[in-house]
Amino acid sequence: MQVVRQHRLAESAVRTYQRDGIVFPVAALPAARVLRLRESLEALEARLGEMPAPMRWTNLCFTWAYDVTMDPVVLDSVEALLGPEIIVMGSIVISKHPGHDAYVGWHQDSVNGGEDAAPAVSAWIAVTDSTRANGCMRVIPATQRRLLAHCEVPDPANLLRAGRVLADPIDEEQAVDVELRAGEMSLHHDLIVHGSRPNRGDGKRVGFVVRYTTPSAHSRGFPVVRARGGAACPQLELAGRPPDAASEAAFASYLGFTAAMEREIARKAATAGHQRA
Ligand SMILES: O=C(O)CCC(=O)C(=O)O
Repeated sequence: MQVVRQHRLAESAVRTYQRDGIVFPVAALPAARVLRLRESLEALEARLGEMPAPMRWTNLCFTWAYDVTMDPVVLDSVEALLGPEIIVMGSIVISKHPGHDAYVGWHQDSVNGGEDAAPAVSAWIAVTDSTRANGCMRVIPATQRRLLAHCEVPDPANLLRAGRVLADPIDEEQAVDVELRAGEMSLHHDLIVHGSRPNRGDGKRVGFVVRYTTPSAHSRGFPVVRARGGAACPQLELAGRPPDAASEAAFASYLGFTAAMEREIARKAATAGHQRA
């Protein structure tokens, strides 16, 4: 299939998103860009060790990651869904190696943001081909209407933080495989039910996922980036493009930043636990 880098989603694609909570495949990055992104991610993975946990916040620490989140073609598609005011809430790289049991349990992203959260769209950008065999994302279309109950089921193979998964079983017969070629993306609503199986293919499956929202979003305690527009958002801490540091310095700052953020998330979770108890 020839994928054309279109500069805005067609109206039919917007309607598909509104109906199903997801649209794919959408052209995102040209081949040379994907190759460079893959090289940068492999270099980072090599430093973090085999099969690292999902890598968050790379866009706040590395220029190569920041530039993907601000890619004009990606943003044009996101703008067709969210409007002209766009905030990059975060990013996460989910890498699944062949032969490992790592999977992503069924969940809705907005379980972290609540039902009153601002609209949010995730761009799942395929850094490698993502297929049924290598554990592509799977969705249950048209489940984006309401937030379902979740519970914590700790499982080291589940790549979700705290193992937060849907509390009730879902009908897997309804699941759709979101198969993508490297350089394509899917755009999913933060309430759509989704997950993925382990990688039973021959090569790695890597997705670079960018969470986009609007300036009315609540702060989650970490900096965000304004991608388009200029609406006031005093509740958000805005960050800019990371400095063009030598790779050693950028890596050190990434380790420091992610450790501080994880400590903060753990502190908040503990406080919430005390409040619930
Ligand atoms: O990459 C996957 O397998 C799942 C992705 C996911 O859960 C997400 O983007 O929210």
